[in-house]
Amino acid sequence: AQDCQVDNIQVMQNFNRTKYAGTWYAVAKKDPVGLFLLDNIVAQFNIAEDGQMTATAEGRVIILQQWELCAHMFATFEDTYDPAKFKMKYWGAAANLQTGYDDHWVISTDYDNYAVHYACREKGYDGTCIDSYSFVFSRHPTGLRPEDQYIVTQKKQEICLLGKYRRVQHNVSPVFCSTHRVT
Ligand code: AZE
Repeated sequence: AQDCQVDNIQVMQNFNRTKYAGTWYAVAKKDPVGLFLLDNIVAQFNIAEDGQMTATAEGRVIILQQWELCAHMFATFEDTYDPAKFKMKYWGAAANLQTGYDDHWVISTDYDNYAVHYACREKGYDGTCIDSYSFVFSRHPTGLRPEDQYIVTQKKQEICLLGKYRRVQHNVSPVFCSTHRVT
């Protein structure tokens, strides 16, 4: 059982950002309030020589109710007291895309196959999250390996989001963003 207090959420122990670097495919997501990435979401994390983490992300979005495009996003991460908890500053390559400053918590990862990410945008008076988003990432665009599903389900439950995810589609050959990239 868990109390769903944001401050009590357990994150990845001894998080190693170097092993986390590289390409991750979103295979499931829980949406926040408002505009969000729809599908074909691929993130690429990079660690600079000084240890600074940055990322790029792509995904299909629909803006202004009708314009479908591939959002190309950039992010820089600020460290906190916990090595698995970051503050993420992000912005779009196109000026009309979103900018923001969100939490970026790594809840669990084995670095080679799966990762569970969490961000709470707004905490309520009772300490639970009232506007969160979360990604389940895989190193494989085809999805999670069956052997990773149990731990991912367990982690979804621990962050009080079990049953709130949708699968993220990756259009095969070619993926949406390789044909609809806007720079
Ligand atoms: C994330 C991985 C690390 C880099 C970034 C991520 C989040 C991106 C968004 C983008 C939203 C874009 C919208 C455009 C109209 C966590 C996937 C930047 C939240 C809504």
